[in-house]
Amino acid sequence: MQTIFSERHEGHAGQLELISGQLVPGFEKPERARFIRARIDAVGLGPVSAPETHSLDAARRVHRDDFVDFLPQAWPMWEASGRTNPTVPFAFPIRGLRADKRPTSIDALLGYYGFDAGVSFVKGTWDAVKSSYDTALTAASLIDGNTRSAFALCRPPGHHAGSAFMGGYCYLNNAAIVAQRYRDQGAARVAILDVDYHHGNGTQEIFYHRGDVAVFNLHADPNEEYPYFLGHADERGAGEGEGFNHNYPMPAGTPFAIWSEALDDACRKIADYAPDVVVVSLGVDTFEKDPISEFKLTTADYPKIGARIAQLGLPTLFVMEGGYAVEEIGVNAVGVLTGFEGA
Ligand code: Q9C
Ligand code: ZN
Repeated sequence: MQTIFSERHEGHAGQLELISGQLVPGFEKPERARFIRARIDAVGLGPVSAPETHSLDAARRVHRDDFVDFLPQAWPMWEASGRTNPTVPFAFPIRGLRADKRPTSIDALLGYYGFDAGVSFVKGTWDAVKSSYDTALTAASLIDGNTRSAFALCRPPGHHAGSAFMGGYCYLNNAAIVAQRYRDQGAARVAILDVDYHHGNGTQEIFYHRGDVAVFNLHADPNEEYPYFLGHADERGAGEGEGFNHNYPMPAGTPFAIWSEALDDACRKIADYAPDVVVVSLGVDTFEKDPISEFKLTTADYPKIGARIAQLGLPTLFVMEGGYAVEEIGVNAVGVLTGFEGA
């Protein structure tokens, strides 16, 4: 399997996040991508190449223009206001406040576009976000009649980012962007299978009213886990999209024996949907030793995930999302890919 990867993710480093009442170094750190990159070579997964540069047109197909325009401006505005430390959003236009008025100050804009404090900017953030976007689009273009799979080693991840918001370490929604790209290039139907521990709220929001991109999410129950405010089983899509959004919330402590039943059910529904292509939002924060997560998957389980997805027999693009046990992230993420190839 071919991988697309950009070293430019490295510039997104030293960002901060708010956990348990404290500002701490971000769990979403450069080592994550380094370990995955190293594991690809260690197992000989296949060639790794740098992405081509893309215009932001594909981002504008799923994200609002003013949001796409804001992302490259965040750091320059912050610096122009006399600060060079990492940004952290802190005020949000929730119920009773005006989300229809776009504020002017950078401090306000960070919370206007961010739904949580997990989207810190440093100097290299936008360049890394753009490289992650380029990586997803370049990998997407590898899949054609002959090449049936590819891996977009994206960093930062994307599935929490919605049409006009960022959050949860995510700025642009890479999986949603490539799904839309496949539609624009002639695919009749696209399925997104999100196996990250956290609900892909951004992906769900983007496609909630559409039947041409079906979204399947396996994740921790939002009653007890981030992102808390979306991801319940009764969210089934609306309008044209009714019946095309599928959530599988699961409790803390869920082992592979239970988790894999949800995967099986999702895969059967994907087969019925008969998409032209499957986009996998590949998070491995379901791992038993993940520092911020509560599922109990083991390293031996990840190849089985890949093998089950391969059983669909469909063109498949893997897009990297979460996973924070950095020492094991390479073995686990690449395990899914080798499991897919071996099936
Ligand atoms: N107590 C992704 O996996 N906050 N994002 C965690 C832990 C945010 C995860 C708090 C987690 C975001 C792409
Ligand atoms: Zn996650």
